[in-house]
Amino acid sequence: MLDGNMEINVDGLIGPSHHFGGLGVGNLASQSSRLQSSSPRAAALEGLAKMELVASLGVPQWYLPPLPRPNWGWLEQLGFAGERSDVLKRCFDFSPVLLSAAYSSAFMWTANAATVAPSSDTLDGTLRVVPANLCSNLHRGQEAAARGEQIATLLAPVSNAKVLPPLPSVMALRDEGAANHMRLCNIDRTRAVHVFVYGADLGNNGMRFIGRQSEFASRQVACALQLDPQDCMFFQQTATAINAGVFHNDVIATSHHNLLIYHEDAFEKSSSCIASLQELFHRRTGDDLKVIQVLRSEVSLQEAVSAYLFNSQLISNSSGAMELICPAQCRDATSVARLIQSWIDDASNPVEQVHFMQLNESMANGGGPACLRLRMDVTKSQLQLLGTQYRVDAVGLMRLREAVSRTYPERLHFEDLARLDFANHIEHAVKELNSIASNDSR
Ligand code: SUG
Repeated sequence: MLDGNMEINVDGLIGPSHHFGGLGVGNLASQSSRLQSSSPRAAALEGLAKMELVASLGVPQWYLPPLPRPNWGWLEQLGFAGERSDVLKRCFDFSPVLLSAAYSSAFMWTANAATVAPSSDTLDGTLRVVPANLCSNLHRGQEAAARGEQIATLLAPVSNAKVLPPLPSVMALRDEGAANHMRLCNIDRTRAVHVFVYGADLGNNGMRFIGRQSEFASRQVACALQLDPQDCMFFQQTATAINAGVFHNDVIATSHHNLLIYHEDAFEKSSSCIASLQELFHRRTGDDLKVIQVLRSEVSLQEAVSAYLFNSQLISNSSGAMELICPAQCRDATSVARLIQSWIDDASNPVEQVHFMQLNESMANGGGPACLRLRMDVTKSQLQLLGTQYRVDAVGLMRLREAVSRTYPERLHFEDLARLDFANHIEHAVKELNSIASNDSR
């Protein structure tokens, strides 16, 4: 007998070396912020404020601490060995891009960390996680193994959870995790349909940027998750969307529960895909899928990409009502703000409340509210088993805020990355933030 699922959120704590390297493939915000100075402290505090809001609305919230940076082992693999001050200098002189990648805080966007299927959905009844290999970006491939280990630590007390290896790191299997996956489900969240979204290869259909998720990867992730093939659908992103800066599906579509919101330009063969999805959803769950299609006459692709409407985080509050956590940029974009207000005013629309969050540092790198969190559906008994040391509650938040305010750089200029004292500062801050969970005796 299934005991019902509930959604938990796992956010990546933004790291002390958060900066603007211009490294995100097909990511217009990342490219236009390139080499500007950043504020790691403000970035992390913004991320914590979002976690606090989500937890206060009734969604159990966890965090993953930052990964060690600079990644000395990765630099060594690239041929930069020896005295650390010399390594930094040589790498910076040889290729600032490589040094930026070695310092990357892109692990903060945990929507890219993995794809998850709850135990209710898998053929062997285990909660399954496939960490994403992230191999289409120079700076992100290094996250895969370390994030996989952190997720495994988080889920270690849950005996029927399996964290699998990422898919092999080759371009044909490039995988960017939950940002390209939507799980639509019935009211108690135990019957679901999975939609995997992929992009085309460079050179196909006049692509300006490579689709960061391959179809091959989407299909293999579904297979590794042991989902019933009959519960899965595979949608292709349009070249128009990818060329306009839609580097992940969560930049142009979002879902929660039995609600799907997507832009008219999101998918190839959109009408037939959505019709088949509605039919499958009904057959699988007995419920009707609620679909909101946003027309380009309401919000253009360009506005969708700059305000990040679709990267808003949809959650159910403790009374079960849906709330939308939007980037503050959605309030400033007239057409987007008008559309959101029309949803709130419409009694038949399940979204009842909106919150505008300032996440400017993450947004300037192409990461909105939904990018910063990985959703997992767990049963009530699995929830009881999860450890509390990474739980975001009042005590945890106070400790994290204190450590971030004390140890994170207030400002980071790109040239700082080449200095040994700066690298030491970052390493120290990462250690401090990691020690909070390990020293937690609650
Ligand atoms: O992979 N930006 C990230 C943003 C990821 C957003 N995630 C989701 N949409 N789910 C990326 O492009 C920029 C890093 C830099 O330029 O320094 C970056 O990696």
